[in-house]
Amino acid sequence: MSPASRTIHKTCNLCEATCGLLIDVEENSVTKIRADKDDPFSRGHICPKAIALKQIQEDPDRLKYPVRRTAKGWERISWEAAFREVAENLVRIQREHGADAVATYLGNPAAHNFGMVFYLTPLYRALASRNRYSASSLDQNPAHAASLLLFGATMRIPVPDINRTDFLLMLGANPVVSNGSLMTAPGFRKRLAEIHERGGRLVVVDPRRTETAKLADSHLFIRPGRDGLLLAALLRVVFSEKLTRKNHVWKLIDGLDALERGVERFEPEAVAASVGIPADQIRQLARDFAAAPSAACYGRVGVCLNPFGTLNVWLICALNIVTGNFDRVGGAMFPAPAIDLADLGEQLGAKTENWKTRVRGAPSFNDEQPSACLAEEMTTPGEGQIRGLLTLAGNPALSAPNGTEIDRGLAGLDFFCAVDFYINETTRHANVILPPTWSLEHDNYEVVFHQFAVHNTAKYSREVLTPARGTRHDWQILIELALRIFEHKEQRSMARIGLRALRAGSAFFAPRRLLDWALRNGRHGDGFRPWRRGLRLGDLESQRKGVDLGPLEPFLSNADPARNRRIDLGSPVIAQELRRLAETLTNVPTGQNELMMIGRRDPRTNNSWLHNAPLAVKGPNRCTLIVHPDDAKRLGLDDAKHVSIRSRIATRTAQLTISDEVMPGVVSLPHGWGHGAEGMRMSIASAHPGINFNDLADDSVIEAVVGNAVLNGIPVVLEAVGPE
Ligand SMILES: Nc1nc2c(c(=O)[nH]1)N[C@H]1C(S)=C(S)[C@@H](COP(=O)(O)OP(=O)(O)OC[C@H]3O[C@@H](n4cnc5c(=O)[nH]c(N)nc54)[C@H](O)[C@@H]3O)O[C@H]1N2
Ligand SMILES: Nc1nc2c(c(=O)[nH]1)N[C@H]1C(S)=C(S)[C@@H](COP(=O)(O)OP(=O)(O)OC[C@H]3O[C@@H](n4cnc5c(=O)[nH]c(N)nc54)[C@H](O)[C@@H]3O)O[C@H]1N2
Ligand code: SF4
Ligand SMILES: [Mo]
Repeated sequence: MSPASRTIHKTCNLCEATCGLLIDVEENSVTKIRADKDDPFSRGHICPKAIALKQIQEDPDRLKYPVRRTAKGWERISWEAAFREVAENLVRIQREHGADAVATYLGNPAAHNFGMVFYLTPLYRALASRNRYSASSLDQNPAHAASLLLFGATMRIPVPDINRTDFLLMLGANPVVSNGSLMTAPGFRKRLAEIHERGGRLVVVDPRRTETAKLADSHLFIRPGRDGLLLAALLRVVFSEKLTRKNHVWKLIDGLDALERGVERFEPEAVAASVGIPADQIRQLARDFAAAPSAACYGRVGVCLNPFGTLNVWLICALNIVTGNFDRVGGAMFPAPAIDLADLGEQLGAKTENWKTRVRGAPSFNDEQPSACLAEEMTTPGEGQIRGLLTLAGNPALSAPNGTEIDRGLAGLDFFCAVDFYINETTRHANVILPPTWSLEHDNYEVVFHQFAVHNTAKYSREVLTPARGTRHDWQILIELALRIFEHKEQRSMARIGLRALRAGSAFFAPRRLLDWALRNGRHGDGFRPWRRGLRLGDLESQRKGVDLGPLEPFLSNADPARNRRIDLGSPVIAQELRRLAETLTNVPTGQNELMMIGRRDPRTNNSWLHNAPLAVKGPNRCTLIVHPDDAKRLGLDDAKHVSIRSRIATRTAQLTISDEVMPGVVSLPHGWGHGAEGMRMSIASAHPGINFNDLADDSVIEAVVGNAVLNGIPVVLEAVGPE
């Protein structure tokens, strides 16, 4: 290696698996990316997407400097002009139409960026708008809601202890492809092989025989949206056959009787037709789960983007609890991260306020409105209409339901600023785009995903490449925006003073310092006591492969009163949802012109934004509709290459794949496609457009408790399309 060559330890921030990588650098460019076998968490796992870190870095379409949209196209402007224009316009709109007239939308990549996580609050404070949206209401909000109802904190989410379990029951998740979600677990395949070596089992419940289902010991097809019925029936069997098992958690439980009564009517025989699984198989599954030496039930996107999302996640937790599999080794457990966001929220006195959305009266949750309401809040005139927008690492035009209406809303805004480095389906409508540096150009600590990890570790990785002159990190953009908005509003506050100091070069509030503070203040930290040994940022910097903090441990047995909160299984919210669930018992398939469309992920994609990386589009078209052979035959699609898909709100045409990997009556289409809109600047993605799943997804249907979007189980009608 030449003197300019070096190898740097990095955590991949593309998905929740947070793999440890070794990146070789020559001068200021990446020559090689490989797995770090010594990373105590990912143990040498890597996936094909890791190479995208380099491809995005070198992507000529990636913006490095601010741009403004003009009649003649995009024009480069200075940071100073950009910040001025954004602050002036957003504050002007708020002065004219009230604070809520400017909305924010926060996308998924923000969660992988600790600088963004830390500096959102001052920006939100500066804007003081209740119109906050994020990808969370297109994703995991039901899990936060279930945790709030059961454990008193949105971030206190149990994860399956897959490293030690004897029985994993998985609903609506495909970790072989997704690499795990709300279960940070790189290398699921290997972990599954270890379950098998221990003599354990995996049962997958999914309307598609997924890559994960193919490796499972058994796979049960389920009709989309029916997991609540299945889970209630499993609980019913556990109660009626007296399969409950007590552990130390038992003394904290209230409302067990109410739960037992609540699930009474969901006998396996009563749910079987609606769920699509024979009653004897449901009964057997309950018995096997309860009899296993240890077991964990886990569900993800398939059970969350669903009309009963919160109920589903809650019932999953309840099943773990009543079978004695909660807070125990091999069951569902709380991780003990170095920075515990649930503890931190409590220490900082985080309070949320709940209200209803303006147009539809949908519930807000966690200080955010459901993203399924974003379109109508932009397009419905009246007081409080969204006229200004700030997107932060988000692409709602492809990610949120009713893409056509979102697009119309974006196009009609008075002013729109995007913090993003691509001109994509969403940001093409922006007036100003503020592009941040790319992942390889800044440091990383996965503050969110350590929270959900199946083994406790901590890892800080520094930047791999030196950012180009005059570029800015996300966190720097966020604080400058917050500061400018405070200044324009002539508002004085502690936050403004802190931001000023930070801008003036004070390292005191820099993300690294905040990270160090949070680490030292955390469970594994030194608590700022010089005589105590404990984790500090310095330790993480010197142990570049990461620090092993040990396996998951029971949490509730602790004497600490915060860990002895009561767990209420008789929640009135859940009782109401169970009554609503009972109404679906009679929803049994009849004639079958209508099919239910579900989503799918591909190993080389990442939601909507990786398709400009060559690796993501290599090979055959992935954006195809999978239809079961029986349905294809019945609908005369046997020889069709393309098929038109009609939902209640739109019709689109997709390439057809016929396969029995989906259950009859179900079709599958991936989300995140639908590129090539006029004015976007993503040449590779635009050459491989596909169609937008969410143009077909009905934004009028939402989950009842937190208003989560329903992006699975979309009723559709198919028709063959001639060869043009
Ligand atoms: N039909 C259907 N729809 C779905 C889903 C589904 O399963 N089916 N899944 C849902 C889920 S789980 C999610 S999480 C959402 C995702 O929804 P979004 O977060 O809205 O969408 P992404 O595709 O992740 O787009 C991320 C955006 O951030 C930009 N970006 C990437 N990295 C950075 C960065 O470091 N800084 C900044 N500032 N910008 C960055 C990208 O260019 C892109 O514009 O989609 C949801 N939508
Ligand atoms: N390669 C890749 N990896 C990713 C992403 C990506 O886009 N590509 N996105 C990342 C993000 S943001 C997230 S949130 C995670 C998601 O991680 P996962 O949830 O593990 O991934 P999905 O593929 O969405 O899995 C959802 C499964 O639910 C099934 N399903 C649909 N409807 C139902 C239903 O009603 N009931 C049941 N039981 N199952 C149903 C689908 O067939 C699918 O197999 O993945 C992350 N990782
Ligand atoms: S599994 Fe996720 S974190 Fe690991 S290399 Fe692939 S994209 Fe990166
Ligand atoms: Mo997600």
